[in-house]
Amino acid sequence: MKKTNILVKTVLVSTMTALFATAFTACENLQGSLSSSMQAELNEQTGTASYDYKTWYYNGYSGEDMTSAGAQTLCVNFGQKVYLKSVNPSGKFVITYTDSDGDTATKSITSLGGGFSPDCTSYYLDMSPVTRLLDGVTTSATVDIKMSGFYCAEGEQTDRPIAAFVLSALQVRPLFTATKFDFSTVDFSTSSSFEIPFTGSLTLNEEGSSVIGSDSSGKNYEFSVSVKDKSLVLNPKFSEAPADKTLIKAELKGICAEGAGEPYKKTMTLNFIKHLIAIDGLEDANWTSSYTLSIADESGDTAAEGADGNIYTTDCDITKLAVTNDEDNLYLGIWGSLNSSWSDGFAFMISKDHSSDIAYATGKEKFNFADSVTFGRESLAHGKPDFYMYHKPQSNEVGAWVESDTTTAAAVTVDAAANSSSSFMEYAIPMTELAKAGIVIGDEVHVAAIFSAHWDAGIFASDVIPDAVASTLSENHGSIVLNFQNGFSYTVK
Ligand SMILES: [Ca+2]
Ligand SMILES: [Ca+2]
Repeated sequence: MKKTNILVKTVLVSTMTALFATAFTACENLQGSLSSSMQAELNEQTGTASYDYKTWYYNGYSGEDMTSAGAQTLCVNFGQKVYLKSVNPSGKFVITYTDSDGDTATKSITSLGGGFSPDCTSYYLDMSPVTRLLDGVTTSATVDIKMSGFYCAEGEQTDRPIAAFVLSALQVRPLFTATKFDFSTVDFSTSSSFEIPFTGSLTLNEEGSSVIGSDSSGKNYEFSVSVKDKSLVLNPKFSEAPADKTLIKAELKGICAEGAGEPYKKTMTLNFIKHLIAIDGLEDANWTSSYTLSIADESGDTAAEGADGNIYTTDCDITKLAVTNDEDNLYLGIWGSLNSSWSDGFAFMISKDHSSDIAYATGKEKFNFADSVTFGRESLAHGKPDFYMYHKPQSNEVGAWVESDTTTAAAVTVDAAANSSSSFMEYAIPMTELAKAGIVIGDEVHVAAIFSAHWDAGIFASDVIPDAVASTLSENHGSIVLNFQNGFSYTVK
């Protein structure tokens, strides 16, 4: 009997296997014969995993240690309600990043986790396996993701498995540019706007539409919050400007970064200052506000080859110069690929009284760079701008003078700062010092900046802004003729 039973069972199993195989083959054939529109309809009914972005932004700034940060998620959208049969999806992250030794490293992590959106049409994939590698030295990564195990949870295709989610070369980047921002209280009112720039697009949920921050004395400041391009815009709900150097700690909430699942929260420090510009190497909003005038310079226009072929080149390329002032300082900002080495320096000149200065007005005086003292005041002994400043970023050496009469110059103290990528530098010149040169509110001045390379091959002018100031360059750019009448015009206000 036992044997018979086994035989019967075997026959039954074989028959059933054959039946399933036939059914499976028929189903496969049916799928294979579906028209593309029918397949699209089937996919729509079943749900398809998708992520529409090339980048995922984490809740940090470049250089922030994210190794123990809380869970942050990437939103995989299915377009239909879905479910998982096991607790977690199966699949893996393959992460490529630059490790702390500067070497390219690859890591494969097979544990995936996360949770469903409230309506179960999306899965919020926990990105901790990636963010744990971002230790402040490693600030970005490239990730391949494969994830499967999801089933359709509604409609005619309920319980049908959904094709694996596959994403290649996802860029992982910080969402924030900094955690401290300087805001000027010049002309402060409830209409004032203070912008916090982000690196990616975002929206705000209701929770994020206002923020209350407090200063060190516990005083509260409330702002309404909105999104403009890739920035959060804060409008004060109070009419009295915070005192100079008030630091407000504010928690930004409800930040829905493009492609992220759960919204982010981040604590920011808002530094309110009475000046238009803070000299800290960070670009203040006022560098592009209506308070500021600027002029562009061509990029790629550094020192063309001289006729004798004896030319030095650098990769320092100025692309913009900006000027503004408040009651205490006149500010200069400069942009470009401001790469310098050795004793390279930037010279800034402000001329007010150039019409009475024959040497400059006629363009006859040479500003000779072929001398080690040219960065100082000495080379300008004949025909002078009213203000002269040099800055050598490599040694952070700054010197400045104002022309107090036709023969003497007085050293003045200026404030200078460059950003970490040498693409921006800013300077403050006290109005009280400029007044010693007769430059006061209402005066029109002409401004010029020159990048001067200075190393063992020689000393030469490499890039000038505005171009028209340098009416003549010698063949190897070792000397230059300046005409301040062609300088950038700015009226002190
Ligand atoms: Ca600044
Ligand atoms: Ca240029």
